[in-house]
Amino acid sequence: MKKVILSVAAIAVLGFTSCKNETKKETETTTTEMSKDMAMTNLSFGVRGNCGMCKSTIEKAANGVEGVASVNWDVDKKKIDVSFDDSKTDAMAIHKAIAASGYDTEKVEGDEEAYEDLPGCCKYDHDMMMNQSGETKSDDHSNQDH
Ligand SMILES: [Cu+2]
Repeated sequence: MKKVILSVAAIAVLGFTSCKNETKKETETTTTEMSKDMAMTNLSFGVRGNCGMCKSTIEKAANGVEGVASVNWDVDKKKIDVSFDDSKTDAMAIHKAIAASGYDTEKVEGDEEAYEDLPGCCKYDHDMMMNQSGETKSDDHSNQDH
């Protein structure tokens, strides 16, 4: 599991080389492995995005929902893992929060104005596959200019 986290972090760092601004916000999101204390609901769903900056925007949006305990968006799988307290929020609220930040989820389309405000390297392809299983590797990073 540590390896996965490390490689996600490495990918995030790679992403930053093309997205120069906003490098700092990244750190808080890479360690999200403890969620046993309360009755947490674990949820995974697809979210489109390109790079490490997308990751921080998406995770920040999801973290902003009350009751969300941890989030981790996977840049390769285009998938987010969220654990949250379902007495405080629900899946749709999380979908909507992410969509409001400009990103498409499986259930809610990203807000267009927010999308327009994203840095160029984050303007992901709306036809991108998402929530891919671990085996199928997407060839992102290269051909997703819109
Ligand atoms: Cu991005």
